[in-house]
Amino acid sequence: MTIPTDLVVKLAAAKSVTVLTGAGVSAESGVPTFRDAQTGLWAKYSPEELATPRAFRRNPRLVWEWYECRRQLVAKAKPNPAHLALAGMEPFFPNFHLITQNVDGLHQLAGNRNVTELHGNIMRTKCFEEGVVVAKWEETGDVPPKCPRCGGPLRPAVVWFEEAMPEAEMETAVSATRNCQVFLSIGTSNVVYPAAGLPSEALRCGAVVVEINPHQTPFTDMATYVLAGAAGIVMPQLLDALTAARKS
Ligand code: BV8
Repeated sequence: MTIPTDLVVKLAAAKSVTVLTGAGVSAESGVPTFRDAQTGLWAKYSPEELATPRAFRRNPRLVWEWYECRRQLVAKAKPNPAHLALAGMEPFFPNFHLITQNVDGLHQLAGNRNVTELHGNIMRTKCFEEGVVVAKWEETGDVPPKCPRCGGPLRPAVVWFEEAMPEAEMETAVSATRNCQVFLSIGTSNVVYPAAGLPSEALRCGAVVVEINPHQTPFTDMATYVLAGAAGIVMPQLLDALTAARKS
């Protein structure tokens, strides 16, 4: 993949860079994307049918066990070259914001410090009734386990479809989107809102917007630059080009 020279010049000159990542960044760490086919017990469901309050009310055990299965995958996952390149990129800029739709915590594990989790974190658990995070609970064999405070069912501390977005995180994301010179949209299908609206908002506010994805998305035709490749390949190359440009 050849990184356009004029993109490298603009990135090297930027003071504020904002990144939006989706499941495609974690694909090379072995964490399935939402577009990947579901397997096993959940093969007949789409994530949109499982990741909702309605699905949890209807079948809490099925939804809890789907998340348990994903938690076990995430617990074994390691940051891949895309995560590591993004961690290496952060110190180059006075203002670097990494907004992620992913719930796997791999950006923080890779070393990024300014990370905003728009959709929560699968390794955190909260009470379905009270909405408060619960760090530990008695294993009574109940599936899902019960909240030690109110006895209600526990659930993953992620944002489900048709649930309101976390206000503080959304404010941070929108502000970082509106106040950057370069916006990188990496490994997202750009179909889930309001996150999917951020690349267009960055464009509207005058940023150079780069899409990094081996496939087309609804945003591809609007992007200033499209680097059509795997994040694990493209991101290390982008970091190398930035490093060389800053040295010259
Ligand atoms: C909201 C956490 C309003 C959970 C996720 C009716 C009522 C209310 C809202 C709606 C409604 N109808 C529609 C909506 C809006 C809805 C929405 O957008 N629905 C979609 C399906 C149309 N949005 C919401 O509901 C949001 N809330 O709008 O609130 C509101 C206000 C008040 C009161 C109530 C409501 C909440 C959305 C959050 C959902 N939670 N995740 C969990 O993880 O289980 S979303 C989940 O899917 C991800 O977090 C991500 O955000 C999203 C999309 O996934 P991507 O990350 O893009 O991954 P995907 O698999 O799709 O694509 C992977 C991409 O990577 C592909 O393009 C592929 O080509 C690429 N790729 C693959 N390999 C690589 C690669 N790229 C680079 N390198 C590689 N190697």
